Amino acid sequence: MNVTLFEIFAISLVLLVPESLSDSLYLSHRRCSPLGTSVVTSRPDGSSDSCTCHPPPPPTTTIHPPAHKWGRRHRPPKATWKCTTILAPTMKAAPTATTNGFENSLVLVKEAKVKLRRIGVQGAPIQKGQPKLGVENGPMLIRSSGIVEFLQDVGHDILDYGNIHLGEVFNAASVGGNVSIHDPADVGEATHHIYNNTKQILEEHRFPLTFGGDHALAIGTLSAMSEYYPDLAVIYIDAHADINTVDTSPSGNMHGMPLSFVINDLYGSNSNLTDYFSWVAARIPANNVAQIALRDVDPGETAIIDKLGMASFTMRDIDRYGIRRVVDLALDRIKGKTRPLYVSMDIDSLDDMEIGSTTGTPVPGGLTLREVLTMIEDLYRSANIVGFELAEVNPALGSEVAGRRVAEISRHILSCVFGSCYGRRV
Ligand SMILES: [Mn+2]
Repeated sequence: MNVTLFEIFAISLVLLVPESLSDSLYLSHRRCSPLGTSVVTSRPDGSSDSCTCHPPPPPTTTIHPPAHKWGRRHRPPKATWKCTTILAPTMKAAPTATTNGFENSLVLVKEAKVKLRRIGVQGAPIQKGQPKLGVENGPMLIRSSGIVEFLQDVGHDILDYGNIHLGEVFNAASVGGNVSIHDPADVGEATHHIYNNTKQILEEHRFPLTFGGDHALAIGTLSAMSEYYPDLAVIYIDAHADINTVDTSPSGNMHGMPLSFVINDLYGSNSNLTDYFSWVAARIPANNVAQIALRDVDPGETAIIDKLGMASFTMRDIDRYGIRRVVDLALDRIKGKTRPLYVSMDIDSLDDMEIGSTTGTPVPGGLTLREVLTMIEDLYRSANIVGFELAEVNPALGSEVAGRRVAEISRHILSCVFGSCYGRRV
């Protein structure tokens, strides 16, 4: 057989071209000698790997790729000393933040500088969104934890705007729907004031930090936040879905309705309350809102959530995936890692064992304090939080001891919001 020099050259080239590395797993078996030598192989993407010669694994543990994956140069290993490396060529080593092998270790945290911010604190002592008295003193209890002074000591530029004056409307009105909605005029006026105050804080280039008050306050804060940040994403941490409309609300309490006012997919569903909420513009797409810690959802709310395909994570999801994975999934669903993120947190998202019934609608089986702190720290590290609120703290419910504990819990949570989970870092 006549073979030209050119053909020999061409055949050699084919033999030298490495196998396709597009498969997720790529097994390279190379004969090597002498024993113990390191073999370095360059890969097409510029990276390289090395391995040390070793005896062939026992037959029972040998990994054999499918026959079609064997190239010309690669034959099933013979019973001889080989250099065997399992490569994952499509996965480059990610630059992981590790110190002494521990991701996010305290050593690393010590090195990390806290991002100092301009913060505007406001108390939203609204109570008419639900029937229990005392929640209007929530801002006072949260402030008593010393959180404002702490954040100041850390170095944040923090200004306390005090408690918002919520107006003086007392003519409780009933409107249509399956039940009467309680006090819509009061809630409408109060949330309008909360909206205006939040807007002012934003216009003064500060991070709105709101202490509630019942959760109806979110009608005001979310309206202002979504007006200032048109692509706002929202993480809503709550035992309840708070997305009832006039037609679905079983209780008529407006603290269970704020999301139905501000989600634009639900625009018009509370149209018979327009007299009191004409100032609200529903700007937030349902796709931009994720709910976490759900465990007490009304049937009408389930229907809304299903219809809108919302990113709603129940306690069952947290059991299954763990809180860190849930936070990651939630942020991915709402593109919360690339958008300004608002976090609305109801203290009843925590397990009732943690907060000792210091809230109007406690539900057992909720988040532990540890899960909450992990969640907030992950949100701080993965997203750009532009505003935060803590609602439904009611010092009149629960014991005095529980009240002190919930104040301390609030201080821990709010420290984490600003990157100080481990105490002061400046
Ligand atoms: Mn709530």
